Amino acid sequence: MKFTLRLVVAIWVSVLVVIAGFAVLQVREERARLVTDLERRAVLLGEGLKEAIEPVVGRGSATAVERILKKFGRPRRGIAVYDRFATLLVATPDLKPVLPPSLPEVTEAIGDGAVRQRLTSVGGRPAYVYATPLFRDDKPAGVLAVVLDAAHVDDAEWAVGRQNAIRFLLLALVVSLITLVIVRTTVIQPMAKLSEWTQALRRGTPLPPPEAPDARLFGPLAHEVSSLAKSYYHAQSAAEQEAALRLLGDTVWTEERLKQFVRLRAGERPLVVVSNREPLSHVRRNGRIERHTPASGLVTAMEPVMRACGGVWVAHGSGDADRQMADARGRLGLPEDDPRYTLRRVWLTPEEEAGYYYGFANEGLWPLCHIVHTRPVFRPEDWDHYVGVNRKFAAAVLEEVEGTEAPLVLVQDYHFAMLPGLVKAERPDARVAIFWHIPWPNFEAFGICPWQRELLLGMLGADLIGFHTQYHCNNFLETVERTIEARIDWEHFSVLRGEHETVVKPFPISVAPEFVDEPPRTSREELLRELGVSVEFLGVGVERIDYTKGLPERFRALHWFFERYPEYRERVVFVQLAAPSRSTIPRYQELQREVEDTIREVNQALQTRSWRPIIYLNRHHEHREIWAYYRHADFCMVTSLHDGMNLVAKEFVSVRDDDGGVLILSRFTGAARELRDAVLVNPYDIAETAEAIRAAVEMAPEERAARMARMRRTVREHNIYQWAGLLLSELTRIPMEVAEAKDA
Ligand code: ADQ
Repeated sequence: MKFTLRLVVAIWVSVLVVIAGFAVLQVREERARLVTDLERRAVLLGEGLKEAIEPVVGRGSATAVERILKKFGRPRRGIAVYDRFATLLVATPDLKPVLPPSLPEVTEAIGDGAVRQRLTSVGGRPAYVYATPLFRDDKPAGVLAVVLDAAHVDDAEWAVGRQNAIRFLLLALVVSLITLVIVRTTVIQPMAKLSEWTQALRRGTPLPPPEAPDARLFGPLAHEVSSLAKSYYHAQSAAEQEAALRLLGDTVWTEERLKQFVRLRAGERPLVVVSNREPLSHVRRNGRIERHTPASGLVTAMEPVMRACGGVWVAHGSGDADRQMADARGRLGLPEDDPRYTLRRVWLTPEEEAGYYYGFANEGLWPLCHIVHTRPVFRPEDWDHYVGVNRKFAAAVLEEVEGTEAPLVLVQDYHFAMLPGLVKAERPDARVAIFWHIPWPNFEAFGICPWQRELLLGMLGADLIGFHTQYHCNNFLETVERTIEARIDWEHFSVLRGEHETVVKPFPISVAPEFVDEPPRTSREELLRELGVSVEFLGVGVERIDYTKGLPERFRALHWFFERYPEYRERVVFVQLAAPSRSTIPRYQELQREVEDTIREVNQALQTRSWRPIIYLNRHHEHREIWAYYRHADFCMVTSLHDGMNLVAKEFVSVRDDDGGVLILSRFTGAARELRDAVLVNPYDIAETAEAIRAAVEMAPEERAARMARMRRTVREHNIYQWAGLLLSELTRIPMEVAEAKDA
């Protein structure tokens, strides 16, 4: 039976039971009331008559009795008088023909000399009989019977029944209609939408999940179905991708391939990733909790790896609603709608964050490693916090790997130089790698750090140290050689200290093949309309506001370009997407002002009534928003003064499935070593960068397409899954190599 029919039948039965119950009570009450009324009337009449009839019956005067009865008899009210042998003497005319030969009430009243009364039937009609004995000289002389018509008692019962039947029908109808409407709007329609949506997903046309009108009813179900559908869609597209690659004989790394590889290589060994930045933070805005993906190259790179491999990601819980959104141990599954790995949040005090993150890491190590003429600041109290926080994170990692064997620990970046040593000291069986996402300077430059030895020893606790380029590896090995006592194996690029060997290798980081899962497909016209411009050429820059990214230099180069080539005024617009970063540090505040001033200067010098050369969008953008800029820009500028790799360059290339767009790329980025088809520039050279802009807008379409196609192949082949695969492959191989080395 259909759900709705079952529901309606259930409602009808319930209404019937309730109304029938009430009807029975009502009938009983009505009957009792009417019977009491009959009784009262019968008593009044019977006792009144008795007084008049008793003396007459005693005299045996039937005529006198008849006369009295005539006077009191009425239609529907019969009176009969019996002698002491229960033989009818006289009865009112209406009653006489229907009276039975004997009335039980009369016989009983004669038998015991007491009044008898009850509702019964006389002559086939309901009647109330009241029989009262008559006496003469205290001796039984006969019986007076009053017979009241009681047909109305039955009629009243029927009327109550009829009323309740109508009430039942009306109520059942109204309730059924309301139920049908509610079921339709809150169950059937949302279910239909949900099933349409799941079908669409199954067919491979992903749509946003439908709104569930009653979140309490459908929220959990919609959530589960959507997670299931997403996993299914994901698995399906991974399988299709794999099949296509197999057909092409292609060896490109995919998420699926990385997953299988890790399963094969690592088996049951758990994977723990540690970074300062968390992949998702929960923040309170206007009374609501919002989700933020940080503008961070590290997060962009590691997130797809964690989705593929699973495991635990230990990171600083920096959002003000982070605690509320995690369990008591600071854990939660991510992605929230389809959890594939666990985020373990570590809580820091504001003092710890100020000392370790803003202080030692970002005012000390960041400028130390990026030689961009910002003087590093080393404060002893910051160093203490740095060591303290490294210990705190080490404790979290150790807790996560408790009870496991030979876990794999991937430490990320310059925030955790001490962590490998701390973890290895407690868990020598763990395989620990640290990947340094920023450049490593030459040993003289590094030598100004007061805690250079401690940092190196902490890092050398790792089994594997990764940088983006061989050049950074060489700088690191040279720094070790000149700073601490250790043997450098230049042939295998490793450091030997006592029994422990640390391999140092380049792993050029990259991006996932898909910049976003489902690109928004905003058209160029829509994007330009949104920006309120109509120009021939669109340039774009996407950065955190950081002094290493060469933002003022870029804007000066644009100024130079428009000065030198005025024919491009009003034909080129440059959009700068700039996410605020580390804004509590004075140098960053200063930079923010410098960026704004430079843009204002350039715009004021050049702008016309209908054109502004630089549009500055100073906020965090989601990757889906950035997609449209990458996809429709005629050129993208990456002018870092020094950058470990730079993912913006690779993201831009990965999005250009039209083989369009020109990449202007600083030679001082790690990416410049791989993306040789970019227009390479020295960002300090304003004139050269301006020429690069001209080259970009004037480049012949064939050359542009050929360059982009080659860069796309590079980014596709050397993607983030390959990066993670090679890194993990190296890490899982290390114990065997060490054992072999010892045996030999
Ligand atoms: P970052 O210095 O953070 O990374 P980068 O590699 O360019 O720099 O990555 C920046 C990331 O942030 C990109 O994914 C980009 O899309 C995103 N982003 C930039 N501006 C944004 C904005 N306005 N809104 C939102 N998102 C924005 C460090 C090193 C790099 C190295 C990476 C990875 O400094 O050299 O490439 O780690 O190892």
